[in-house]
Amino acid sequence: MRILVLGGDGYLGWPAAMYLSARDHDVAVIDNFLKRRWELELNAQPLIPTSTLQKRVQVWEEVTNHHISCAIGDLCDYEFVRTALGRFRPEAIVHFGEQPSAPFSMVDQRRSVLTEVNNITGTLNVLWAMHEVVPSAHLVKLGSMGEYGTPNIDIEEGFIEIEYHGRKGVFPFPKQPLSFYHLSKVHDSHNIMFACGVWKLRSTDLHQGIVYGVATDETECDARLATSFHYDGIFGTSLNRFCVQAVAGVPLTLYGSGSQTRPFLNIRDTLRSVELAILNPPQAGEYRVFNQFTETFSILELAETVRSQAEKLGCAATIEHLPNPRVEEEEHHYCPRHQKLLGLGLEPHLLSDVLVDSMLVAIRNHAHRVRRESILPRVQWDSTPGMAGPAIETRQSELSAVSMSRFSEWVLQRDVGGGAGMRFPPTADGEKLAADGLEEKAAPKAD
Ligand code: USQ
Repeated sequence: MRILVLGGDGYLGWPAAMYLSARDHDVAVIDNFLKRRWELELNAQPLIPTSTLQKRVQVWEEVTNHHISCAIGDLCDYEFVRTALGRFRPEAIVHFGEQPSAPFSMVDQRRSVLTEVNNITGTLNVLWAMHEVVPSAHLVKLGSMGEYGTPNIDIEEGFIEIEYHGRKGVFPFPKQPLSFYHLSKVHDSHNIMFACGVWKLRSTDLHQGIVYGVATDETECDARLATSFHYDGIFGTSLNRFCVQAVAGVPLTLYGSGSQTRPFLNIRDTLRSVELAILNPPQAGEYRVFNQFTETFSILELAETVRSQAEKLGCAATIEHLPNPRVEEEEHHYCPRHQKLLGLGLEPHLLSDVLVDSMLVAIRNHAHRVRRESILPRVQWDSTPGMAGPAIETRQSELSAVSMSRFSEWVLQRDVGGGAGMRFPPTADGEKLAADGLEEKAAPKAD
């Protein structure tokens, strides 16, 4: 199948591209390296050195003989998106191409607007381009379990039947998200559902829980294929952070009491879930939601698990209850359903001690790269304007000379000393980008 992965440079996008390519799909990836720019701005570098997307695509081909096409461009640039979809003619589009962090969206006014404009515009452009050029393609969109928040009733998979004044109807499950980032996913969900209704597009909205894990079968093929793994207070998520903290010998940063309960899944289960959604597409016009997680834990339980495993490996980890920087309930009901992916055959990798153990061991190999100063939370949900600013370290001066349109080239120069021999198209011309990076495919027969 021809599968286009949006956000193919990221923590999940890159492993997903390799996973699908390894299973003989014809895979293309798109990214614009915006997240790499934000990492520099906020001084939040990934734990494991991650070479450029072009370099990793090259290594993947060297190691496996599988080809992944690659184009650099912005999903907010409609001409680029339409041209790329028209050239590659994907049968499935896996959409990871969004700003992925709740804390980032709460830093300040600029970043919350940036998050919502970037995420909502990009997705809307993808929907319009599908409508125009590949209406029978299947959009597999990465949404979030955080769209639901923590309601005092059980959470259904996307929809709930409500009886009111003697009449019944099925409605999207109420959304009470906890950050501007999660709100951007809610707005996406509404746009996608509407587009499926009016244009007869088909989409699976994967309401994903918190993903943990450093490695997949494909990243383990070669050290140069590693994925971008964060542990800092902005892009790192709880379990990944706790594992790094334990290895680095700093207290585990538990926010508040830690009684808040969240849904989790292993990175390998993310990849399999995406594959299952692709292999079992919805009908034209259908918008469906899968709750994509395998287990729920209180954050305190997680911290305790990491601490005890770390102790077995000789790391003396401690847990510190920090004042909660977020505005969230800590004592709450939490019972979300997640039957649909299990029904399609997902076999979860549960968070047994062995998994935590293997994460800790993998992280230990990179312990010398942990920057302790980026571990504490730096974003306060209810800070007054101007308060968040000074706490956020930036490298604006280094970046100010680099315009966004040339940023991709700048990353390439900086990281691998130039683009010799790599397909690295110029940035401004959408037509040329797609032509250089994405091979033209024959249009599939209309449905
Ligand atoms: N937390 C801590 N200590 C930390 C980091 C987080 O106690 O060092 C707590 C937070 O207060 C929160 C919980 O852990 O209650 C989860 O936080 P997180 O940073 O692991 O995850 P979050 O920012 O809520 O969002 C993440 C992903 C997002 C995904 C979402 C699923 O960033 O992409 O959509 O998980 S869900 O949890 O359902 O919102």
